[in-house]
Amino acid sequence: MITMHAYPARVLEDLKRRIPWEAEFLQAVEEVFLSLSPALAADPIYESERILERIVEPERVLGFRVVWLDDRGRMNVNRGYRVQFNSALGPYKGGLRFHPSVSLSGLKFLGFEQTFKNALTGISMGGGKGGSDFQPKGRSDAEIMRFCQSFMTELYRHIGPDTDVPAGDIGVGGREIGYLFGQYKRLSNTFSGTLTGKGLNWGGSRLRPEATGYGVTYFAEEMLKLEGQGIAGKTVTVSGFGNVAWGVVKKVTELGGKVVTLSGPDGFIYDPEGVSGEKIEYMLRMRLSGRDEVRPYAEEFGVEFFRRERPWKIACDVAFPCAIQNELELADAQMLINNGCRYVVEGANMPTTNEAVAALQAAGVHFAPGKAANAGGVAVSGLEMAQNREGRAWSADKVDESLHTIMRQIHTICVEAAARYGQEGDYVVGANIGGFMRVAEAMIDQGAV
Ligand code: NDP
Ligand code: 2IT
Repeated sequence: MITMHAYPARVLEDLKRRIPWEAEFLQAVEEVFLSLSPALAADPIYESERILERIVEPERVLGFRVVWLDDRGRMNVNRGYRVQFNSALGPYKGGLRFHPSVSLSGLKFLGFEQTFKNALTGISMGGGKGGSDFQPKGRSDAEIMRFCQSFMTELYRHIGPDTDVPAGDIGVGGREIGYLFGQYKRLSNTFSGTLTGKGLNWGGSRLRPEATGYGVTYFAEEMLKLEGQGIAGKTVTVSGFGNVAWGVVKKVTELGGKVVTLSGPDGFIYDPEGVSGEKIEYMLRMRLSGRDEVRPYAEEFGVEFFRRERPWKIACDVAFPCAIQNELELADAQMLINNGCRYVVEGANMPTTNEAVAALQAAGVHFAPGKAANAGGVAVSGLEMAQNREGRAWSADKVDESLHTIMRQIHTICVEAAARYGQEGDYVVGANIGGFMRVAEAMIDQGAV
């Protein structure tokens, strides 16, 4: 059990006093600070350089009004944001989220996590995140386009291929990236790699849609390998039914595992035969339908639907939370433990609460945090930037091989960093220390900026 060192404890207390309302951001900082404690105790340079005080302050926070006309010609107003968190390792890089729950606190937590995640990939990318409280559900294509164009009309002046490169996240997929890119191109009068997740015939990378879920599965496979096992033959529960969940289902199935749940805000489905074949394609249709529900799957394939419940009560060997933050709480962790789950691998960003992580680890469940396990998405975004600079598209095999190598390297970084500080097998400590070291060293080298 780690206890928090005096230096991070003091910086955290100060943050809590100054921004007590930023609950999600404070939750993310607390998790990182706790696991950095052994590294901070071992070397006073981080304190004398005031790295923690600096690393919790975003370099720049942009907030703006987004006005757009709906199909009935009425004015609508949303809030847009971009948090440019840290550029020590490269241009700001991270997704855009369109969801009614989007707030500055939520985007600060995501930008903070992104900074360490991007560092773990080994690609030159800083950390950022943005988005809007816009609700895309139920909106027509034309409304989505008008919203994206209005959003980009402000954002374009703050981004660029060497400055800040946004991508997708919840509620932002290929269609939205297309509209955002079109407006960026028009306003900047440049055709550049300023966004990732682009269409294949206009600068996108092969496998970017699959990358996050494939990477999560590769990471899980590395964890299992340490115990002489693999995904093959394992029963797997997944939450969410979006981009990340889809990639996990595809790869787990391909490797011979069986995914038995999917979830949405309306509840979860339990498919004991496994989500495979045409059912995986059906996930895409469900997502594109614009309905906020996973229930249609139960009707289509005649399986059970559990209204307003989470999938964590279903017995499994491996659980992949892939929907949204704080969707796996202490009581859920307890159910997973009692039902014999051995691995929890985060596809979403911070889906597991700090209390639930502690309970899982205390029970000997192998737990991988999102900033390590889901880094494959942004890693392939980094490869998309490299392809754009080269002006050439790589084959799917080349992208997949690079993704696989990067996920193996991140796994090794986590295992070695944890062991170096006497915390063998603790992926949270390994990921946080591994990512932090790269960012902190670059900040020290670059001086008082
Ligand atoms: P999508 O918009 O494709 O999917 C999000 C999914 O979660 C949807 O199925 C959504 O349903 C569902 N969902 C939303 N709220 C809840 C809830 N309360 N309970 C259950 N399900 C819910 O987003 P992504 O798949 O891209 O993102 C999922 C997670 O993965 C996020 O945490 C994101 O930050 C993270 N991530 C994404 C990456 C990417 O490359 N896209 C990379 C790394 C991490 P609905 O839309 O109906 O609300
Ligand atoms: O959370 C994430 O890592 C993403 N949404 C992907 C970010 C990116 O820039 O590809």
